Amino acid sequence: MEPSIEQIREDALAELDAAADPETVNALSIRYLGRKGRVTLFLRNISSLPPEERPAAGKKANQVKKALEQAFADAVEAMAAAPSVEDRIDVSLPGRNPRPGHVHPITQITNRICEIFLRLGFDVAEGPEVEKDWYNFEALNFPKDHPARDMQDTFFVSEDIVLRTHTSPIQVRIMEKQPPPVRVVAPGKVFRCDSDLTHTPMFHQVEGLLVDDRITFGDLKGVLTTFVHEMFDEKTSLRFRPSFFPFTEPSAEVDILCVICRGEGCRVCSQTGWLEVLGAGMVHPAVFENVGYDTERISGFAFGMGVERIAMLKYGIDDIRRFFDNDIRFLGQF
Ligand code: 2NL
Repeated sequence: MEPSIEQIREDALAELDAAADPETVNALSIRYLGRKGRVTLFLRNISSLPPEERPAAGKKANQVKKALEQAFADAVEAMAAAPSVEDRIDVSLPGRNPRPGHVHPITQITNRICEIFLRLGFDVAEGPEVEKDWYNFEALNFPKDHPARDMQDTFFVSEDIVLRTHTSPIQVRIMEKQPPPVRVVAPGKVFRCDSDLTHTPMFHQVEGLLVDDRITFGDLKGVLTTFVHEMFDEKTSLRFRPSFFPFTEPSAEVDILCVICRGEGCRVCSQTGWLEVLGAGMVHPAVFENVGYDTERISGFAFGMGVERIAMLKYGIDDIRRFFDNDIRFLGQF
């Protein structure tokens, strides 16, 4: 059956809708309204219809012809009025280069710390940021009523699940899985319910653990001294002060000579000449028992440091929040 005049009209308007330039519209006009166009042929065929149908069909076809003529003319006019690509875009302007991204300063310092320990024979290990109470507290000899286990200090997911408050759980998981010797550093994000000039609720830590026969506090001092000399310089001396952690005995706070004033006393070191940068100690026997190690045969040391603190001292930054404001005018400097 021949297509109806309505069908021809619909086809024409659909094609016109898709046309993007005057040339296409002109070609359409020829295919519908030209000498052998679909509308023209339809009009010519009206004479073969039964006489009583001819007037209505002729009237309808002429209406469609007029409507299409108007639609094609309107389309060409609208296209002529629209500005060309050349008018809208200055193609002679130099192109805009994409800004290359780079590694976040905290990641750079984390990588540098790990690299120093890799050269000393340590492996690098990671672990989950959402931890069981066992790995974050219980296995590390935290008493049930320790203040760090309070809602005020720790983000709880449920009674038994926390956002890890340090990266020690990574090392507990390793000791559970493999016998000594263990030499590992554990970098990663940690979370504590705390926020001011020197604390953000998320920050970064690198912890280290070495377990083997006859490991002593002297080994700990040697490793940390080498680390500080590599991270800062050989003139940066260390000071070990007695301290307390539930998971080490004995424990120490490790200070370095102030990298700003070199011991003279300044604002950064609160006039003491020293900066606290590490916590460390000999692994508590209770921790070894919790992971099934024989405390009669092995010993070990562990330490932990805050990456933001090291980065702030290395780069002379006084507000920890700059690292996480995501302002590329700041981050782009490193
Ligand atoms: C600090 C103190 C420290 C540890 C972390 C540790 C891990 C295991 C066993 C025993 Cl699996 N200890 N880690 C030990 C002493 C101190 O971190 O001030 N961190 C920022």
